[in-house]
Amino acid sequence: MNKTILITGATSGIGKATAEFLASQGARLILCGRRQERLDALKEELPTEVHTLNFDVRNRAAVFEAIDSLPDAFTPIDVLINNAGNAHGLDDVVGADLDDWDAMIDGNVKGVMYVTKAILPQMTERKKGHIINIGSIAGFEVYPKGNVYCASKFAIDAFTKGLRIDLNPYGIRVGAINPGLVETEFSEVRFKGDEDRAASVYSKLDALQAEDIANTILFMIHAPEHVTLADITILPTAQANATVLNKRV
Ligand code: NDP
Ligand code: 8X3
Repeated sequence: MNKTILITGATSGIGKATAEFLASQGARLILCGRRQERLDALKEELPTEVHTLNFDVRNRAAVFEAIDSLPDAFTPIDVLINNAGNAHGLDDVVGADLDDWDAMIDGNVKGVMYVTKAILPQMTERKKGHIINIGSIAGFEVYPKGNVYCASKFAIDAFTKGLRIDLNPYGIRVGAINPGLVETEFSEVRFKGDEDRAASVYSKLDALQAEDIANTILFMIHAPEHVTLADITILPTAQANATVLNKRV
């Protein structure tokens, strides 16, 4: 695949699986995250050209510095995959920690906006490009104690739709993929390293795997230029919506 693709949150889960699939198809990859050792390992093992960028998406100046630092061989970017993000805590609004709320709004919302704004000139100047945002079923339905995580993903749904409108004159494709339960490091982060609690989220059902989402992202990228996969919701078969799960007894 003769495309240069930037993936945020490539050190784990959905982002890492997507990097592996795209590398096997020969895409040039810009892999981003905060854990440099994981980025180094990916660069070493993936069978394609890889450039790594270490920055926190919450840090506006760092985002712009990182994108400005890209070598010529990795510009212009053809596809931006805004994947970095996490839930922090699962608490009602009374008991929730404001630091968790800051982390989710700053990372899941403002981070996506900063990275998009930093890369956008590479697409608007050429009137060509593709932006794929990772939303969530939590961006359509609020579940108990989901409050601010859900708000952050509702914001991604609105931002995706706004991008699609504003970038329409430029011929830039904009889409979102909105998964239900995907078994990644997501719940370990949400529950601050409590592995048993994290595992219980995915127990007694066949959760989505990161590779299921990566496959769907590839499908979106491979669609012909005149086709935009605008919004794809993808759930485990055992999940009917944000709250209804068919767990094995
Ligand atoms: P993981 O925890 O496995 O991966 C999260 C990735 O995001 C990591 O690579 C992490 O990298 C990166 N990241 C998180 N915060 C920051 C930050 N502030 N700056 C830079 N990078 C950051 O989770 P998933 O793969 O599951 O999550 C990927 C996306 O999918 C998220 O947006 C999540 O909300 C969404 N999603 C997940 C679902 C699930 O059930 N797992 C369902 C629906 C949506 P590092 O720590 O190295 O910076
Ligand atoms: C992640 C899915 O349901 O855990 O966005 O919020 S959920």
